[in-house]
Amino acid sequence: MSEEENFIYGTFPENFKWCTATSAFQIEGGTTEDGRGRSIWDTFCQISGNIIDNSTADISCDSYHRYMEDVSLLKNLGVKFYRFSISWSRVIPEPTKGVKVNEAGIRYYNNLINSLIAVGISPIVTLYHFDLPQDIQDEGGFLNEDLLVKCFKEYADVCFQNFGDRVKYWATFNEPRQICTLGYGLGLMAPAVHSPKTGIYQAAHSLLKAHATVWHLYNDNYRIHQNGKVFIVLCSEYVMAKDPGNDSDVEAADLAMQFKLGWFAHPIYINGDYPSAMKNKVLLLSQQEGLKNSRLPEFSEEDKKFLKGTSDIFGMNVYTARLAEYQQRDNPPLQPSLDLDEIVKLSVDPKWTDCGSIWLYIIPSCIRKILNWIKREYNSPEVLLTETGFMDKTGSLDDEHRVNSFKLYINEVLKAVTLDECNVIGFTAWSLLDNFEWNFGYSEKFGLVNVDFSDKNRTRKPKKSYHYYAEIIKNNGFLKPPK
Ligand code: GBH
Repeated sequence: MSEEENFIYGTFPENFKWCTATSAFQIEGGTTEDGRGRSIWDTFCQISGNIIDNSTADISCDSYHRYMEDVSLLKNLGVKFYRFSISWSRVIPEPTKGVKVNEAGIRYYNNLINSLIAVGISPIVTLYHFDLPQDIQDEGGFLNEDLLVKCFKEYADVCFQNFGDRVKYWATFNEPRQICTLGYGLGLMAPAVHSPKTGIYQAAHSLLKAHATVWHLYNDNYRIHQNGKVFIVLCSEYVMAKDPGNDSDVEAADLAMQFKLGWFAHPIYINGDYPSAMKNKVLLLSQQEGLKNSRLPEFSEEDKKFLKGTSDIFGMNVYTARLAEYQQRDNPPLQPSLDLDEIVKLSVDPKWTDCGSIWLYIIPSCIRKILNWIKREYNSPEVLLTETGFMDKTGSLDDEHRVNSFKLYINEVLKAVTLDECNVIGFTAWSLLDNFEWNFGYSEKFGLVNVDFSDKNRTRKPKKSYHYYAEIIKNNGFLKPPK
């Protein structure tokens, strides 16, 4: 049966949170204005060859100056929530030199937050969406645990103090897995550290501690007055067995999920420690490499207590899926690769459509499946879907493929909520705007709204998908067409 035939009508629970999202580096521009410090992405963009079209985010959507246009687009879209991120470097330009707050940065985010609230939109604020201040990186970045934890805590404290009276949803890190694998493992994204055997795990270890430190900071000092929620935004492909009838593939898929999602979710939502399947596997591989200790760092008993339970909701970005089977490792021996110590070979079904992206295949059922996996594995937490989106290369206003993809993915969320009783509290469309798409520069567009990057006014034009999403929001789901 095709996805279309499976379509169900119905509405979401009352107060379901409809949201759209952006991130600071991807939309703000104004990278040298008003005392903003440098981030690792400013540095990364400077090196020729890193960004496909050799572009930078120096102006991008120019939201640093045009945020009121964004706010009015959000208002007309009908979302009651907007997820954006704060540029750490705008708020504290050089964190290693002490907490010297840049008032212009505070003013910018106050203006944005106040403008949102004035039109009935609640901010969901991500503290870290890939843009580490360069001076922290100069001293090791995520590989310098003490420094990262200290500076991230100081930064969060400034944000809670200045904005926490109005911001009730705080995400600490966006996509830790991507930060660690691409930033400190393969070195394909900023800060481009190539350390696939150890750096990758050390970065994750520091990140988890920094996250938990900030959750405790809020819990101890702010929660009683500000009454908000602090959480982390995880991401994973939904990995399923290549052949569902083959036990070995089923096991491989589960192991991959533990490495991708469990790596961060297990410590936070289960017991303060990495999944045992992951610990066993990395230890075994380390021993085979002649090492005495596992390359996966260990948490002390105290760390585990500190980490466990440090997310008030489960933030999840869902885009796509993969098929899993075990690799034959005997001959030749496996080298660490993108999926590193998983020993799992991932592939895609030739029938899946890829909309021109090297990683994003359109597989609507993946979102319902991953929601069910989260429900089973982590005891039915409240899940906030923090990103789902679709790219094309044209930015065309007539984006029928995006309309159709959102329709099918959101319908799978509806099934997860109404048929499977998954505890989903909201959905977020990535992204409000076409923007600076990291390594892909401006060559890939994810926006509900087209931005003309050749026009100095960065004119914004809603696409068909914007109007379609507005309709879903208005109806709170899918109404049966009249007979
Ligand atoms: C999201 O990550 C990001 O949070 C968001 O900032 C971004 O705009 C959005 O994706 C769209 O890309 O180049 O083959 O190594 C989604 C998950 C995982 C997608 C890593 C890109 C890298 C693919 N990401 N992946 S590759």
